[in-house]
Amino acid sequence: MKATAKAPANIAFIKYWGKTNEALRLPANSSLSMNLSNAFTVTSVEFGKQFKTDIVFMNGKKIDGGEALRISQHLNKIRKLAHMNLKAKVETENNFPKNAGIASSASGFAALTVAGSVAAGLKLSEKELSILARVGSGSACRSIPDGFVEWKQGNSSETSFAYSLYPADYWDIRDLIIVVGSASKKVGSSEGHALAESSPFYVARIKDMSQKVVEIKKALGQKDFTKFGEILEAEAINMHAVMMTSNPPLLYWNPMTIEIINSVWKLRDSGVEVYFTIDAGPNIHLICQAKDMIKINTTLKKLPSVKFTIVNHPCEGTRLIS
Ligand code: 2P0
Repeated sequence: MKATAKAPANIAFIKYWGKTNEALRLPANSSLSMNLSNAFTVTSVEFGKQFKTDIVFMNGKKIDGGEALRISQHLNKIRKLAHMNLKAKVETENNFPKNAGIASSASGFAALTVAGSVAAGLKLSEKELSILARVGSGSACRSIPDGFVEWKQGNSSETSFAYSLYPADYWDIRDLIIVVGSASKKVGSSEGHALAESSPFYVARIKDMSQKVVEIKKALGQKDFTKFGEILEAEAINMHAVMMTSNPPLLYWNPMTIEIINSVWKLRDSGVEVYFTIDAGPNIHLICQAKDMIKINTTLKKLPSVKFTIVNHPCEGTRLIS
């Protein structure tokens, strides 16, 4: 009763920020993302009579408290589906440095869902896996299918899941993660989602989301990189405007974030097509075409505020590896 799965993190071009149902993690809007080839989690789950409680090892260290509890609660859902009560040993590792400030809940819960369900003897479809991963962490549902992915908002647990729009080799674009900081967040994503509604801009944001999804899908369908980039950059700024105007305000950017934004705009002015997006942290994702990646990476790495960069191309979703 042991299985191991590998799951990629994903970067959202249209973001998930705000829920209509906290417990089920139903989102206030549909979102759209790409799986990241070089930011992933490998997780093994073993159920057995020898385990008196669930035990969790993260990057080789036994963990307790909040994170371990959330993993255990996710295993409870899997145990319920499989009609069994065995406790488990979970070993999970991220390939990116632990303190890089790169969110690991998407890859983490996607890998846990696939490894856990297979170890428990369940045979779930991709849709069922996406739904189960979503309940663990919303963005995790997007790490299950391949390549370029849409998470349909839906109006119930059964109708809110992610599916692949295009496979990984559909479009040769890159996500260059620029790591500028690694301090752990004062306000985590789950708590942040709950604050979204307190922003006076939230209603306006949600009103436009369906149209934005239509437009970015059109740009993706036509491989119109300029349109695609313009939409995703404006969308990131829009989400952060909601964060900054929440009560209390959430400011995930730091001075280095602004410095990178200005560098992106300068590069664009000089004719290099690159756009940025930012999640719930100070690090920036630069989206560009493969042909421009080396030039952009070389330019950015020269900035003193850049600790390191991670180059990603679109990749497949979550896979069982043993
Ligand atoms: C996203 N983020 O679409 C957005 C953009 C962060 C900013 O999804 O509470 O960790 O576990 O469902 O998935 C982060 O939120 O939140 C997130 P929970 P999650 O990628």
